[in-house]
Order: sequence, then structure tokens, then C-alpha cells
Amino acid sequence: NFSGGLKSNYTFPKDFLFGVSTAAYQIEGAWNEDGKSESIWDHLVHTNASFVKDGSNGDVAADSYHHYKRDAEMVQELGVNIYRFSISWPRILPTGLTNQINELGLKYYSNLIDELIKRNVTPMVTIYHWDLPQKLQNIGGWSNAHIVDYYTDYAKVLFDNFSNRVKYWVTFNEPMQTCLEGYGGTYRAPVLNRHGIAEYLCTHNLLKAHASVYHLFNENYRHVNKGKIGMSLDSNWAEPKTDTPQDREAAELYLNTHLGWYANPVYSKEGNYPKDLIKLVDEKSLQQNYTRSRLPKFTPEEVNYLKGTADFFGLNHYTTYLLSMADGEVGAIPSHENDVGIVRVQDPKWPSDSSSTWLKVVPFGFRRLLKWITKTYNNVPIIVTENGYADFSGLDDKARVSYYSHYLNALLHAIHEDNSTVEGYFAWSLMDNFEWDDGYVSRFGLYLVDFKSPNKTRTAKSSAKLYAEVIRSRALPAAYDPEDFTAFSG
Ligand code: PNW
Repeated sequence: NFSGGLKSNYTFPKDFLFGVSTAAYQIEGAWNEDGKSESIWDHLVHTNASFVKDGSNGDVAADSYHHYKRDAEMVQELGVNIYRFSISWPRILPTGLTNQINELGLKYYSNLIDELIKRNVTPMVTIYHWDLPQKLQNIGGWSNAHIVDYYTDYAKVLFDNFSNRVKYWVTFNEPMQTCLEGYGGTYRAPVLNRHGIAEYLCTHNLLKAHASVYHLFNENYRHVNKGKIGMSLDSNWAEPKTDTPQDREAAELYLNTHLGWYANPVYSKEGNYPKDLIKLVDEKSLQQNYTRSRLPKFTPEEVNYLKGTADFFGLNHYTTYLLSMADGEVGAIPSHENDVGIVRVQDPKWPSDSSSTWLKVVPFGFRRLLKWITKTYNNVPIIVTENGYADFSGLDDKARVSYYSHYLNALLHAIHEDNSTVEGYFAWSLMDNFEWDDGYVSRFGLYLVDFKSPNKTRTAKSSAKLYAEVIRSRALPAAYDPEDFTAFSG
């Protein structure tokens, strides 16, 4: 079944967490207010005007720095149990380091946390959602091994101030976007484009930083609030392009060398990078005349130090691709893409009229991915920390209503038929925001934001009402039809 499950009376478990997600740079604005310094995203949009489709930036965005009370009110209106937001490192530490702690920055997040708790909403904090202090980028950012200490010092400031009130922590949002697209490629800040080298260095340091912060939390802060900590990894589902052994292998290789690149060291029984990835990069590096592999290695002590460093598996999922083996070289040489040697496409017949061209609606892919994670990582508890759909704006967002219905249906089937342990689900996003290189063209919000109005007025869309109803009834609406994809035909 394409939709990921037939019509059912399945309901969401009693303790299931329903949430909504945002990220600091995408909503806060106030980019240089009250002592905040420049992040790598501020720097990118201010120095490269053509990077963002509509020439916009996040200087003001939804201005949540000044409207956080309204944000908390919206979260409460939805009936959501938990709100996932991120903290801006350069707002807390303007030099990137702890020699100077910005009290006004701490105050902003402290106020937001109090406002949420007052409304019975549990705060979930993402410690890093892509906005590194530019001052740290200038000394190498994630490719500088000292970042492990800098990040740990930063996280300690957050734990010291907020662990009494914050129960859920996410160390990193989508490290693959940071490292593969930002260091290897040109799609995310800092647009380093040192493919084949920098994505592996970045990943190596970032995973060590994750483990260091996990241990810090586990040893010193967990008891304060019975807190939990994990990481949010992004993954598409990979479907074999045709039903041949080669394409099936390509699909499995895609998952292992993308999601597994980050998940294996933390969530697998044996730890370390996936064997496939080690072999591919080592062999290619030798062929290419490098003295040593472009993939840095963990020592056995490090493998153990990283293994098991998460209480839950945070998953950000949006869409599906079809995979086949490359015939010949693919991608730039050297690069992760070239090392792995597979080709991904999407089926033009898959429904979508999304403003994000990559966002095809394939609910069965969500269900299969949850099943794959459950099997590969030994029934790890999963929290879906992002899932959502983009359009060009409008209050009666029928396509988004349909997307959420189909994906939540697939999720119910994963829980009830595949025995995946899914503890929570977060819609991306609470409100329209700065969608990175898409600027304000692509809208992901349950709430529409009028970016032209002085107060950045927020209004609930049809999808907000659907989500609130699902949360209230803990099931899909009676009228939901798993066969109906007409909302995506424009
Ligand atoms: C996520 N993909 O990025 C980010 O966490 C959000 O900040 C962002 O606004 C949202 O999704 C929508 O784009 C993505 O590979 C990263 O398909 C990767 C993918 C999709 C989204």
C-alpha cells in the first residue's frame, strides 16, 4: 500500500509525545541584538546575497526574539505536549568561548522556558541547529579538533542554567547537513566545498563532541530532572530503483553510508563507522594516491566512548529516493558521493506540488525507514523530531493537511504492525520561517506568518486545526482516506 497502511482504528499510545519544532536562526531574528555575535548563517547571507533564492535573510525572520510569548501561546493552542527549539550559540557566547557569557542571551531562553512550563509544555532544547559562531568558523569550525572542548564548554553553560527545567536535550540537528553539505559541499553554511576531506573531518569531530556532551550530561546533570539526551539525524528512505540484487544493495548502501555514518558509532552494538564506508573510503583514498585514508579513524577507546551515547534516536524525515549502483564515477573527485558510488532519483509519478522540489509525498517510505531503524539499531526508542511539508503559503493548506494525515497513518502502522518503538512525533514547523536557501519562498508552518506585518502576525492554518484534532482524539479523523492524494495535484 502506497500510503503506508490501510484504513485502521489505530490510536496513539497513552504516553506518546506530540510536539512541534523550530530552530533559532529560522525564527528569532534579532541577529545582532543584546550582545549576540555573528553566526555562520549571518555571515553567509550577509556576504553572499545570491545564496538565498529571494535574496532574503534571517535578520528579522518571524521575530520570535520579541514574540516568544505568542509562540508559547500557539504551542498551547495546538494542545502539544512538547516544544523543540534550538539555542543560538553566538547569542549565549559571543566569542564562541566561555570567557564571556551573555546574560541577556541566557535570559531570553530562560523566559521562553518559563513561558512554556507555565502553559504545561515540556521544553526540548536542540543545542546546535547549524548556527556556529563565526569566530569559531574562522579557526576551522567543526574541522578544528578543539571544537570538541568548545562545544562541551558551551553545552555546560546550558546545562548549568537550564537542566533544572529542561527534560529533553538534542545535541545536534542533522549533522549530515552540517558536514556533508556545509563542509563537503556548498548547500549549507559555511559553504566550504572541501569535498572528500572536510565532510569526514567535520563528522569525526562532531561525533566526538556529541559523545563528550552526552557523558557530561549523564554524569552530572541527568539526575537533576531525570533528563534525556539524544541526537537528531536526517534520513530519506531509500527504495531500490528496480527489484534487482544490485539496486537492493545500492539502497542498503545508501542507508549505511548516510544515516549509518552518524548512527552506527552511537546506536549500533559494535559501534564505529559502518564497515562499508570504511572500506570504500580507504580503498578510494589509496587509489587516489593519498598517503592515508581520507576517513579519520576512531581508536578502540573512542569507539567505546561513543557507543551508546543516546537515550533516544531522533529522526528527521521528509521524503524518499530510488537508488541504483553508479556505472562509472559519480560526483566530484574526491567526495563522499564519489566514494559511495550510487545514484539517487525520485519517481516523477510520486505526488507533490511542494515548493521544495525534493519533497515528494511517499508515506510508505516513512514506515519502512522506521522499521529499518528498529531492526538495525536493536529496537532503539525513536522520537521523530521533524516531519512536514512545504508550500508557497496560504491558510487553507490542503496539501499539508493531507501530508500530515498520510505520514501519521504510516507512523501508526509502524507502531502497531511493525513493533517500532516510537515515543514521539514533532511537526516541522510551528510556524513559517526562514527556510535556509529557499528564504521565505518555502513555507513549512502550521501557523502562517505575515512577514510584512510589524508584529509578524501568526494565524493558524487548516493543518494546525488537523494536528490539534489528532492530538485531542489521539487518532486520525474519521474522514481520512489513505488512498486519496488529490491534494497534491495543484
Ligand atoms: C531540515 N533532506 O532540513 C532542517 O532541520 C530544518 O531546519 C529545515 O527547515 C527543514 O528540514 C525543512 O527543510 C532538511 O535530505 C535536511 O531531504 C535534509 C533534508 C530535508 C530537510
